[in-house]
Amino acid sequence: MTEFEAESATGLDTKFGKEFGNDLGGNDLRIAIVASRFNRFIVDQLVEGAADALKRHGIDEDRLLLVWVPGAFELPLLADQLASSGRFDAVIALGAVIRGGTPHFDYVAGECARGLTRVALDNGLPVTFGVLTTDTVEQALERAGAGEGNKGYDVAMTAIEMAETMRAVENHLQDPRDDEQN
Ligand code: INI
Repeated sequence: MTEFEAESATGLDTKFGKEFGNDLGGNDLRIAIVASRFNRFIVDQLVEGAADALKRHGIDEDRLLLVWVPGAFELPLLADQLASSGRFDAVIALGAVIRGGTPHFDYVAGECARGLTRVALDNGLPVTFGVLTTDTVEQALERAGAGEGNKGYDVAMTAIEMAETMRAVENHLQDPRDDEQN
């Protein structure tokens, strides 16, 4: 076994010098949620799903912050404030944009997605996209149910995995010889 022999994160037979990903440790992560009040009866369920995932992974509530904004269009601005603070390992954005509810669906949903992508890249931080974009309320409710059928739950898991992966890669890039201790 070499110094850098990988533990496979994906189960592939192919050997790599080092492989990262699929790590869901994460109980010391600090995570911010930004959620939009528009269609709140749906977004509340996404927030509960996300909180459930974070709690199941042993993240204490004093490591979690929740911020509400009026609508999905406002999510990127707050996500940027939180991401640039340096106080969080990941930001989770939750919202619901429903086509039937707005003639400017494409603008709200599109700018929200574009803005959140930009926040992630500008800050080098995972920003996960838990914004439902559906044609109907029924479709949104289907994606905001209990357990893993809940988009909030799913994107919270993604936030944990991405934060862990970025941390592991960062440590490796700082000093590859330290990997054994990390
Ligand atoms: N915001 C949403 O989060 N979901 C929607 O479905 C929606 N509709 O239907 O218009 C919506 N609009 C508000 C928007 O996000 C902003 O809050 C508003 O335009 C003020 O900037």
